[in-house]
Amino acid sequence: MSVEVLDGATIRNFVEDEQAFEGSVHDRFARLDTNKDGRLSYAELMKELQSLRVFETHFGVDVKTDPSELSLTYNSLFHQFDHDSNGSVDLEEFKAEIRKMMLAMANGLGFLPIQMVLEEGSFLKEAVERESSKSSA
Ligand SMILES: [Ca+2]
Ligand SMILES: [Ca+2]
Repeated sequence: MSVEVLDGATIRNFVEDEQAFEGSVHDRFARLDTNKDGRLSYAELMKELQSLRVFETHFGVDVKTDPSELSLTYNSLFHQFDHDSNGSVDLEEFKAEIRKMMLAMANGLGFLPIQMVLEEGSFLKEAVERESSKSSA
């Protein structure tokens, strides 16, 4: 993990770079799909939601507070991803929701850069890395 500075534009540029974003979503999906059936189950998707840090950054909820409340929140997040409610999340559903979440986060951040602790390989970290490799090139 590392502390990075990011703002709305960093995230938005990453999501709008179709090639970078799709590649990143594909990689992540393949890594999360541990049983390789081409779909993410509830348990498989949870790992991603945790690493996205949606609770701290998006919902402002402390992850460790109330386990029953947390599982309700995870449940509703899973249903949010599972557009056709067939009990699993396919690549298109995954991509659409990640895009929506990241754009919502970008709108929330606006133009004010903030410091955030990011995990290696997380989408936000990749957004920051993409931005810095672009500006140093
Ligand atoms: Ca799977
Ligand atoms: Ca589905």
